[in-house]
Amino acid sequence: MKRLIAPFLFSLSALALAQPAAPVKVDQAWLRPSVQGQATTGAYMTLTAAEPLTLIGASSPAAGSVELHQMQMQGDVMRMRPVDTLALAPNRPVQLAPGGYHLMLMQPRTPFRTGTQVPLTLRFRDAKGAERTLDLSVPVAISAPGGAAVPEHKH
Ligand SMILES: [Cu+2]
Repeated sequence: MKRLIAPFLFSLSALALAQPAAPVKVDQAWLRPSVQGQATTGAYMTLTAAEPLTLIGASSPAAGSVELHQMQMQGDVMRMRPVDTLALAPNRPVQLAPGGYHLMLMQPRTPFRTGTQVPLTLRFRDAKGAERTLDLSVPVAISAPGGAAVPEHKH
């Protein structure tokens, strides 16, 4: 019996230790393709949280780092700045889109080709201060799913 019980107990404790996935619905995710040597490219999506959450970061094995950015008009000029966090109120969709908030993949390890998928992990903090993550596979495309192509923004 011991041989059967031990693996069972192990799997139970592994389950108990596993982080619950962040309760966020992700719609219309896409990542702009990049060419060889391109330093950055943007990822866009709509996030709808089921409970109060704050997006605190992101990472991808396919990029050197991932930053949260915001594009804003300053006078006549569109400027981009890194932002540390993005608060998500329950059931209020927040759009990451060209011209607004976006995730910037820095130093792609290889060019992102249209039609492929890139793994992206989002990190959130919940109302209790606990960290929750969400693993995504984001399609590389020249436009939002079902949308028109959007001109690339320059940094
Ligand atoms: Cu950016």
